[in-house]
Amino acid sequence: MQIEKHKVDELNHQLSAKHTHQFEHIAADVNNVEGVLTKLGAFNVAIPSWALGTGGTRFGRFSGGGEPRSLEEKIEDVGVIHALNKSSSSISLHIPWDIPENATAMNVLAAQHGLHFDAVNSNTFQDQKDQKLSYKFGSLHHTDKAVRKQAIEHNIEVIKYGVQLNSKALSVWLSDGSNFPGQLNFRKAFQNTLESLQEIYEALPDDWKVWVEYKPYEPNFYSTTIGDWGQSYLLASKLGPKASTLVDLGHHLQGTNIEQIVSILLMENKLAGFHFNDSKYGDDDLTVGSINPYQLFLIFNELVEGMDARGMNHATDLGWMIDASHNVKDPVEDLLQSVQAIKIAYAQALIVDKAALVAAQNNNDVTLAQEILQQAYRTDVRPLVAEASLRNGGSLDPVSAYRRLSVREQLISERGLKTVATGL
Ligand SMILES: [Mn+2]
Repeated sequence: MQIEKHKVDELNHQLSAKHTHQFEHIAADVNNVEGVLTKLGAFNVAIPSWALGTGGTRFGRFSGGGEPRSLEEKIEDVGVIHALNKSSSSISLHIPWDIPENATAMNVLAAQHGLHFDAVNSNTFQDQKDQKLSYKFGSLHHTDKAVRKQAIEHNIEVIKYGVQLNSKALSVWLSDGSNFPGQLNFRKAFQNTLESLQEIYEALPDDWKVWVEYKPYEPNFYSTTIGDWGQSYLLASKLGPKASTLVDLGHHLQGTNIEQIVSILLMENKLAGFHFNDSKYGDDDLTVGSINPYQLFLIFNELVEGMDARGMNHATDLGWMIDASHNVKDPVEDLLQSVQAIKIAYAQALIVDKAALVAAQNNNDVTLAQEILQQAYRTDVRPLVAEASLRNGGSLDPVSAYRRLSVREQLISERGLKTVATGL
């Protein structure tokens, strides 16, 4: 299905008077409001193909109905999200969950929805049907060279699919690790991983990047071979300029200062981008901004500061992607909420009084520095986000528009109640 623009316009019209009042109120208070709106309007977050179905846990999965049954239907769903928020112009595929059998047709369909393909993700954390060798004890770090070779070839195959889709990056997350002390020689595991990644790196086209994701634990509970940003950074440094570190917000131990990691990686030009989600305990993959929106703001504050220091384009110079899985919400509503939360945090970071913050830092005026950050964080920037969406032809209030247009009901009537998307 495709959302007709006049229906979005009609709903916007009903909210117009209230929105104008709220927008004018904040616009009077914000420096360079047009500059802020331009940046917000240009900002897009990729939607992962695996997040369009209802997520499961190891205890069960409860389908919500109308789930996309094919890659074509997943593209349609991202098209719905983008039509409403005008900030989700790309889709990130996970191979082999979503193999583009006919890449030309997929490119055409995506373009019809105003979409393109973002990073492609490989998968060596599960065994696939008819797979020759098992990843039970890891993939790129495996003790057996034949297993490593199989995993390397899979990654190279993923690059080939990505090339057909005009994607420009391979995102690698490994579950490789160990469950018990003594199981693994850490040094050899790291060296095997490096050598495997070097072979994959050699297969990258000139204008491609490889993003190395890290995670401290799960599914392995004693060690993970790429367990933190230091290990990812070390690999990315040894690999070369096309390699960098991908930060997944949920892939940190509790209390980790993620914004500081972001700042240092940016300084070293080794930050690839983000997998956004939120968490309370571990890799919970909850809706972005649902648990700790202040942390999200602090991360965006470092991103804006660090990217500006390097003269980077906020919208295009890093990879922005959601990586979440949700087992009780409508996935489309959850993704709409996540993108809104990201744009709110970004808008708050854009309105930080940077000159005043630098002065406060230089004067060691700790109280004032905190006041400056919290002034921005406590500003209700939602009218700025809404105005940027409106100017791009999107909805003032995407979640409510999605409900009022009865999108899920239409998807259920088209696809059926008992459909199950591929993925987690
Ligand atoms: Mn991730």
